[in-house]
Amino acid sequence: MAEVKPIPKNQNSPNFSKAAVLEDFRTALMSRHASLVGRKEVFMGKAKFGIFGDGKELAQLAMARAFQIGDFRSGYYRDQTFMMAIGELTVQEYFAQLYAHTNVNAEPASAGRLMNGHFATRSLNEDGSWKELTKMYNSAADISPTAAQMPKLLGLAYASKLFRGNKGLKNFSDLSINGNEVAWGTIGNASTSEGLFFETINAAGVMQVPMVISVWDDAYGISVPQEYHTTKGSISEAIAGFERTESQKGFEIIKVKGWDYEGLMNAFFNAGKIARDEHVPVLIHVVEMTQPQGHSTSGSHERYKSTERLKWEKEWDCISKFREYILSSEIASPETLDKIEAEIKADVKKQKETAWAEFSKEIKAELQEAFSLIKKAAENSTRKVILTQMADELSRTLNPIRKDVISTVRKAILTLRFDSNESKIELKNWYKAQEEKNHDRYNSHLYSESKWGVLNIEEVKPRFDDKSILIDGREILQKYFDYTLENNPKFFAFGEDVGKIGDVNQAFAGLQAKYGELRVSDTSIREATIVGQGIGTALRGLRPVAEIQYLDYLLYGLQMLSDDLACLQYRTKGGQKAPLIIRTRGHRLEGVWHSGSPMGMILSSLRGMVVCVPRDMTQAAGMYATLLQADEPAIVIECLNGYRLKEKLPSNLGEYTVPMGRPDILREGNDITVVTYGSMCRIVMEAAAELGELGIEVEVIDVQTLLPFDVHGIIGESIKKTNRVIFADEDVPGGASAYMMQQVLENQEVFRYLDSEPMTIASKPHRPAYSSDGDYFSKPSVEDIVEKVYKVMNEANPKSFPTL
Ligand SMILES: Cc1ncc(C[n+]2csc(CCOP(=O)(O)OP(=O)(O)O)c2C)c(N)n1
Ligand SMILES: [Mg+2]
Repeated sequence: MAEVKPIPKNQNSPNFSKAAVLEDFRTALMSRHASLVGRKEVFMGKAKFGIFGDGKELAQLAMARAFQIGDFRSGYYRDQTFMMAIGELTVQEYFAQLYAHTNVNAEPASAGRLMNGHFATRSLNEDGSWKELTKMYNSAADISPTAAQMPKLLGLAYASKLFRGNKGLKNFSDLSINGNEVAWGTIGNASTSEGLFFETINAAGVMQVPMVISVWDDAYGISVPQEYHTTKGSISEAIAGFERTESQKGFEIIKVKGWDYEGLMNAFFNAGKIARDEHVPVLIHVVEMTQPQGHSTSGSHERYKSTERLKWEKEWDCISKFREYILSSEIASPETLDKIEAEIKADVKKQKETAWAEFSKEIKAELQEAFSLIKKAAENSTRKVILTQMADELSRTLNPIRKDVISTVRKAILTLRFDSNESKIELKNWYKAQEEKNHDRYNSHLYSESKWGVLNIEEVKPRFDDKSILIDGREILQKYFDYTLENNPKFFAFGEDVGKIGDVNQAFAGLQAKYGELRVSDTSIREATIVGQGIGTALRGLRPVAEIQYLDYLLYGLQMLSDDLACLQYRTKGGQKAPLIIRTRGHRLEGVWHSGSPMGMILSSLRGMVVCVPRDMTQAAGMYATLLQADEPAIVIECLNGYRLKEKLPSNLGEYTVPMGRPDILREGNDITVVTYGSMCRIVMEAAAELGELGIEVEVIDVQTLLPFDVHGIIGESIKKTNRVIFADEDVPGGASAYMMQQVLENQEVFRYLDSEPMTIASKPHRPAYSSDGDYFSKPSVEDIVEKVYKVMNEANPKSFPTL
């Protein structure tokens, strides 16, 4: 990683010194040449795809000058110049990412997991602990969906507001210095059409957070010109109503040209100052930007830009204009600038070559080893000719990739199936060792690998005694949150109706009055940015609980959870974490949008998150306690119909934990195992009681968490005893019930213990109809379960259990 460039704090004006301007000129050229060379590398077949930051250099230099230590960026794939200017991206690292170099030291942003142009700094030490974020430049980890960098930007900015306003956070100087940090966002002009952009703008205007959003406006979104994107053809004009006035809070809006060095420096300097000092959001609309090489390596812009436009772009290229500016201000002579350019060009070439050499070195070594081992195995094999041919073909591969090596080795092992000798074993052992290395390269860090992973959190059992009273489920949660607000200054909660009334089911009742508006807060109705607010604040070391009012409305926020949060640790290979907890409620209540249980959807889209499905509020409180000790993102789905049911109050509320990935056996039985979770636990228990009267002893298991899933094989052990199993839930058929079945049958090797066909029970495939009758005819009922279990027993033993 390049050395951090010291930018003096408390400047009163932008730095127009000769040295600073020439340094900027060098960075601009370095970035531009990297773009030009990058495109060629793709066309030479050395990289798969390229998207570059050419045409956007000057504005990013200005942003870098205003960006201070401790600040955060959340931007998109054009920001290479900015990353280079703050010293967080070398040209060599830039090319390492283009080639997909899996070594984290060579490519610190994503260890080769993301295509080029996806930037990130590493907030975590190798053991997963936080670095001192206030002593470094920070960039949140980029993602590809356009505008999806916006929601977390809101959270990154909101964290400063919390650090400034919340007294309990004053001592965390490694995370913030009095909330002085600004969150800087960047977005393309066309991407401002996305709802995520507008939702973020509105929320930032309402909340008055220190955020500077820059729109890089090059008048195109791939081939589509501006007139199709934005009302009035200008985002700053379209959102003029958000602008602050003498009497009303809002945004500061600044418009500036992308080739105007002085204008840009002033604009970004002022924006930074306003955001930092006043905690007012700023939008900078940077117009007249260009794309010298078109959108990406996927096509050429000559296909859709007019000759006039192409001519204009050449003429108004920001680096040409910068050069003119330097010459007319007599900062340097043409000869000096030419000399700088020649030096930069040579340096870019050298760094590119080093990146390629480093990247290919590892693979070439692997290829050589594989080649020798296959050759050796061939010598002793009856299939010598074909194996020799394989090895020779491998050695002739031009620009080999790892897949070439590994797929040849696997084919060779298959070819050697009738052989048994030392050299075959050697080849197999080599392959096994590579498998481990490749797992680390391509598959690690989906979940936390630190000591704070959920599976490492110690279990503390809840304590009950004779004096334990029965109270409403929602009161258990309320007492738990009260305890946690008191004891954990980093913990705070927010969402629709969470503040003043303490959420629609009153689990936070009275807690805003007790702990203040920054600990328990209302938000407007905006699920995507509620999630973003959570991600951004968690990225800055806080412990948010973001509430989605009903599980059915999670869909608005699901994209952010899937695209950003769930894959964060994976896509940075453990470089960043955001241990956000989503709190929501679902399953049974009323009708199409208040009784959803789309668990299959959640399980498929949120790998990388912990998915908790507590059966009651005592379990829920224990799960929150576990999660707050861990460093993983999670979703907790409380039972919508459980808040008014009576539960026993544990005496160690706030301290007891519920282990993740460990099912609870709710009722023991020898005849059949029924696996379920959430609201269905009560229904299955009722059915089990009825079945008991029919002489069928059901073992009822609550999985408790769907991700992780039964890590100790408790369900498998039960099946070994009962030899029959049904997986029951209230998702659609083939949803989470099918997932549970797959997890148990494939991972716990119980198939041979089964005496009956394994079954699932689920809801009807449509959404549930309204009212109690709608629920009865849409969701699994006690009778449905009794009948299905009975049918399994009838098939097994029709004498004892005659056909109904
Ligand atoms: C949600 C989503 N839709 C579509 C795409 C494909 N895509 C990638 S870049 C792009 C155009 C973006 O244009 P703009 O925001 O103006 O940024 P520019 O590339 O011009 O800097 C599109 C449509 C995407 N990445 N994400
Ligand atoms: Mg554009």
